Amino acid sequence: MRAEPFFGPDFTLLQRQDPEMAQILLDELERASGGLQLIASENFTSPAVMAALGSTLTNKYAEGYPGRRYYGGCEVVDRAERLAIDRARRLFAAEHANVQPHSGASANLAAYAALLQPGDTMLAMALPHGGHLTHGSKVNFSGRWFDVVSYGVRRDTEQIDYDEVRDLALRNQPKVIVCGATAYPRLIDFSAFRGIADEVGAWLLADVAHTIGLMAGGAIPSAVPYADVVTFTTHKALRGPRGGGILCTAELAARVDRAVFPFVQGGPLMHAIAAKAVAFAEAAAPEFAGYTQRVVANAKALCDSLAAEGMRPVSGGTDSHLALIDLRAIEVTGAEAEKRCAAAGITLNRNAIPYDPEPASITSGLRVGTPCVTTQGMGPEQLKEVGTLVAQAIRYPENAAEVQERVSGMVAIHKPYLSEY
Ligand code: DSN
Repeated sequence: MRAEPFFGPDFTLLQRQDPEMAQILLDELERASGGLQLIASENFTSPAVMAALGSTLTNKYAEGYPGRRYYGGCEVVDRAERLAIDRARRLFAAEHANVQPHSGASANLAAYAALLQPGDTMLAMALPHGGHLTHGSKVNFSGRWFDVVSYGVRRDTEQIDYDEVRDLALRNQPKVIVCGATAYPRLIDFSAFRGIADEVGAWLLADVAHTIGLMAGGAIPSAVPYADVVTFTTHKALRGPRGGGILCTAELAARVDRAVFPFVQGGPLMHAIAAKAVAFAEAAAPEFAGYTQRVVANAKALCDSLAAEGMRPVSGGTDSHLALIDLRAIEVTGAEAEKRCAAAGITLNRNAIPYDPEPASITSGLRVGTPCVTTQGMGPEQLKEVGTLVAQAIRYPENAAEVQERVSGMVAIHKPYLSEY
């Protein structure tokens, strides 16, 4: 067990003082390192990010912004936040960055607060077609507070229909158009969205929580040149701490900052902001570009392998870090497949596919992603094997122990946490 690099030098102190919680942390380490982690929105942060997270900056109240705080003693944390802002702006070539949002959902809440009033119309991708709860789902604040018009994917191509988006925009005159998704394997045409937004005089908000890391490494085109506001998370392919952020034009900077604080958040999490700064620096290193290209190549290899096993990739493939798999041909639901994979040491999530006949709690699909296994050093050859293991776990649940043994063999030689990459 390689505990030290992940919990820092004081882990033994926690073990002495609170063995019950220390054991939970060790158990999670064992769970994560003992199996294959294919959740598309997860990753393994570096020890340097962990060190910043587990630092004294967690102690400091710093409501406000650098140089404009409502507490004394902020001169040191100001340096951390300025560094994070500068690094984010440089990494993404953005005019303005706000690094305080606690999560992607908080970033979206603040972005809407900056651009919309309750009752205003927004146009966004429907959750069952790959969008996100905060893109206007009825069970979320966004669906309650705004007049939401949803677009989806075409039945035949399972890809965004830009003509439909344009028609809906012309008919409904939204104040904000949201693009970005959580279960859409294809590239999003930000230039097309920009054109539609301009045609109807709407703000364009790109929620690139899933793909910001790939954009940072240059593996896919960036949304920043096209969108007025870009919201993102730092813990997915970007490989930073759990958290969110917002990039925007200089024109919207003050509105976005006021929307984050004091409108939707209070004190920023300064330890998380420090860790975000570390992650931005890591993502600016030349090696990170190679990492993001490998993430995409691995997702294609996994997708091809699953397709060869009779598990159909929605939209026919992937251009990103994730694949969405339609299980109907093998007559297993997403919920059952998720359970069977878990029994074999493979962690992934069930996911609605477009036009899914099953309810969201069951689904007909699976979502798989490659940020974690790529951080572990796996390449396309291994991902081909991973696809075979997933297929076997789903098709032959009676052989779960045998599959799990092969999974253990793979992860034993591909360590989940790296001190360098
Ligand atoms: N929960 C994230 C995901 O798994 O895609 C999105 O918020």
